[in-house]
Amino acid sequence: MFIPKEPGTLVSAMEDLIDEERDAALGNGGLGRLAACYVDSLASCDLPGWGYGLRYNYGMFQQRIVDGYQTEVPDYWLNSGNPWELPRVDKTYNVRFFGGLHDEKDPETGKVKRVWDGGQVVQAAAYDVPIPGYDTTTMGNIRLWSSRPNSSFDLSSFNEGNYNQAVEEKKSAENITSILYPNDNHMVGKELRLKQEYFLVAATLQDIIYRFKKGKKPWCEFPNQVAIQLNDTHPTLAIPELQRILVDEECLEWDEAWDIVTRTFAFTNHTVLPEALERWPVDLVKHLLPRHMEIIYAINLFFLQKVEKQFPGDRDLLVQVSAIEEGSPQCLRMASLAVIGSHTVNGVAALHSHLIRTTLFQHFIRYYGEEKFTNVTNGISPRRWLHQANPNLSQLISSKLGGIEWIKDMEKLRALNDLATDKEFQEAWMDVKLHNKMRLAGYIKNNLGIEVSPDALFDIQVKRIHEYKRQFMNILSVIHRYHELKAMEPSELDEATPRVVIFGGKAAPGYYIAKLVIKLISSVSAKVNSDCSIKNKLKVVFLPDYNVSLAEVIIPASDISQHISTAGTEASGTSNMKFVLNGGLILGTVDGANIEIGEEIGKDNIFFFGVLAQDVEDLRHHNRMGKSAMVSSLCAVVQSVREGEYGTPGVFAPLLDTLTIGTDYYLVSVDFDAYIEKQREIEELYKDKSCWAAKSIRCTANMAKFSSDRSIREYAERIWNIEPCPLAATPEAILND
Ligand code: NTF
Repeated sequence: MFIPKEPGTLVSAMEDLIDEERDAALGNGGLGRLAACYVDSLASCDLPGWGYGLRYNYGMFQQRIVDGYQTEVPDYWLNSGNPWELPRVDKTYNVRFFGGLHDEKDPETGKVKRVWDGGQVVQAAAYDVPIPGYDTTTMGNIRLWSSRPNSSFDLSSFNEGNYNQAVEEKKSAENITSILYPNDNHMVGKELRLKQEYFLVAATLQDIIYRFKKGKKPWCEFPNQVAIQLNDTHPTLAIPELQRILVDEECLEWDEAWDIVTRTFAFTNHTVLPEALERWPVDLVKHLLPRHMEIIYAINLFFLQKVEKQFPGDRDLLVQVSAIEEGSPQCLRMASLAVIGSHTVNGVAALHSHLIRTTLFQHFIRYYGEEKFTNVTNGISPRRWLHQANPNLSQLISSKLGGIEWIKDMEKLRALNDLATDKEFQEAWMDVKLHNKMRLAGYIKNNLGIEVSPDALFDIQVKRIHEYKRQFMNILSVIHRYHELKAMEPSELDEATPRVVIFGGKAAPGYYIAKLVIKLISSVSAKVNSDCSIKNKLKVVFLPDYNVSLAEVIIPASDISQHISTAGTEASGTSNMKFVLNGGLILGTVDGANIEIGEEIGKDNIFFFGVLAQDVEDLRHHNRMGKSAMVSSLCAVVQSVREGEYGTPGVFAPLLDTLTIGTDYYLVSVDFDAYIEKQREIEELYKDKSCWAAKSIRCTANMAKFSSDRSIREYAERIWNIEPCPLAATPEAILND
């Protein structure tokens, strides 16, 4: 399977082979990576659960930086094969799109039923990626579907005249799982994307039902045997699909079927950003999935009738909770359908769950009450994000705790608190950090030719580039710091804490403003890094092609990481947890899981700044009214960019214009002074090595809550009603399923 880079070269070490392994980059950012940690935890906690997804031929694009700009290169990750997958020739299902509807009378019962036929039928073929649990025989599984022409498709049977059409049909089938849409927290309303969503759902439900039927139990037992968690709204079509199968194919009565559906599904919401909420034009859904649209209309009608009964005459409430948004075009609100078809809805951090209760789903609460809405704070796998990514720290911890039990029970890490002020331990701890920083410095030198000192404060922001995550605010603060350093007397400059500011992350290819942010970072990097007058007190690095493999090198090397989204916009964040688990301190806003991290590790060990979520709407309103002026610290920075300090004036105008009064939707100006003040505080504190080391140790010591084992057990106990069963989920079980 392994193909050497140069013909004739041999693999000299296992490490070389490991370096050749490609990331299965089948998701965009935190959403997919969270699911990966959850499958790891399911297996490690002996819980009988699987992940389902699509086997894209082209995953997330590779990012190259050319002349400071992002360019995208297709990621054909399967080029050299994928040794971790098992093609399951025996597991294929047909999936229909388009087609027509008619009524048919059952000759025996006389019952009329709806028949969906014709259209395009493609085949879903399963590929299994077994996920071994840690220290258990339990094996998890990720079943990925690949699309291909269905079995009745036979090229040779086509005569010359139909050849072109035959090839087109083959291409159309293969297209479905060809490419991942590279948008994070942003919906694209393309037919192919909707096809992908239904393809996943249709194949997965057939697979689940096949397994259920082997047990020969009645349908009413289905919700006791099966729990399906919708990972955001992308698989929401599973709700009408299960209803369709039960009513049209299994001939259950509507109400009985709906009871089964709503006891089977639960829904996790992962964002409140309006542009990320899926809204599909009804006409598009109707064209692609005519029967599903009928069923959705019926689900919605019956639901609205119940609401009307409880709140007679409350038209506004009906408008708010309807799964159909009237307008042109009429749209299907996927989040509403997901709420209506699920027994439980959860957010992914305490603040986020509070926000969905009080904003996004506030109207549903009036009807359902509070109980249906809950919180499960996200988590990360200690196996990957400490033990694998940071082997030296893992070893140091195990040597002090007298074993590696912490890897399955992060509560055990709390014992490190007693060592936080132990000088010897502090030194060993900071030695590991230094080693990790040297590794990253080496990577930067080798790949970018930029020299950075591992003694400098490593200040890192790596995540998808998005306005709400405010990498723009970060780079503006870097310019501010650069100006300060340039204005310093030599003696003052000597005292300044040297800092390396590291950025990484991909912008969606069509996200113009995000791409300009990358260009600005690159331009600032070029200017600052070559300015000898500031005596290496500031370096700026943009690391291209941020992905999971690179994250494993970057995260263990941070002194500070930044999670600075406008309050209320980041549902949770999970890289914040990864950095802190590796003894990195956080500079962050009072947002997402930052808040709970602060509660766990203590307010003294985290640097919070900025406005609170509850004040954001008022501040935005204030902005729109043109009532607030840009703070002077920011004005000076913006002016320098406008005047061409970082390249041709005009290049950054559209980016800078997002800050002008009346806009600044993400409140950069409002938070800017508090932000630079916190950075100053951090630079001062970093001079006290012992105090810093104690904080770093306390970070790792108090992260138990953020183990994905804890999250997944909450889902198991509170939502799925399942228990560990070590013997049920063995490798044989996967092959037999
Ligand atoms: C993301 N949501 C959120 O933006 C992150 O804050 C969160 O950590 C992850 O989910 C995992 O919960 C999405 O990607 C999506 F799809 F909802 F927009």
